[in-house]
Amino acid sequence: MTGKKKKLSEFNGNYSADASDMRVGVVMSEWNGDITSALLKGAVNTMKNMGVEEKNIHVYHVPGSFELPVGARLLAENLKTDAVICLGCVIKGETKHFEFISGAVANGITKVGLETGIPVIFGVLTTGNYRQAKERAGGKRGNKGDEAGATAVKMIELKRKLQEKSIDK
Ligand code: DLZ
Repeated sequence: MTGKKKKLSEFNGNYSADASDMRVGVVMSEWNGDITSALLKGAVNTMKNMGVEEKNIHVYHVPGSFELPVGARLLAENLKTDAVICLGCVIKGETKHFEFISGAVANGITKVGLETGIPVIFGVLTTGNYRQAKERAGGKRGNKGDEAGATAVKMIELKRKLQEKSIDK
């Protein structure tokens, strides 16, 4: 570790895998909707820049971040998408339940990914206050939605590469 911050979302124009047939589900929380809408914009733009077609991006809403894992599972099972992105924003200053909600969401999202075998991406901001969330949703600290979009495409590519090499084929 050099301590140098690297942005996962930085798209350098050299993405070479064919993403045109990748199908991606997005579950977004309505809680802190102005922030999650900005995350969605970043995720969709990044995926399109990497070659994912807009018609292959399926967006659904859940009431709050706590519902993201179940929403992700429903999408993964019913839409058979190649990956699911979860977008949410939990702000510490606004809820006494911060630790419960953030922990439950992180664990739930991990579990859905492991149980379904479909990459489920953690695009959830967990910040101390609203300003920090704004800064990370298209502000001076980038956009976590961009990061989530790029991660989804890269994980689908990885899964495809390994399926190609699978000894069970
Ligand atoms: C209840 C609640 C609170 C207090 N804060 C947030 C938050 O900061 N971000 C968020 O996405 N959702 C919050 N929620 C809603 C819960 O995620 C959930 O929707 C409700 O508890 C109903 O299960």
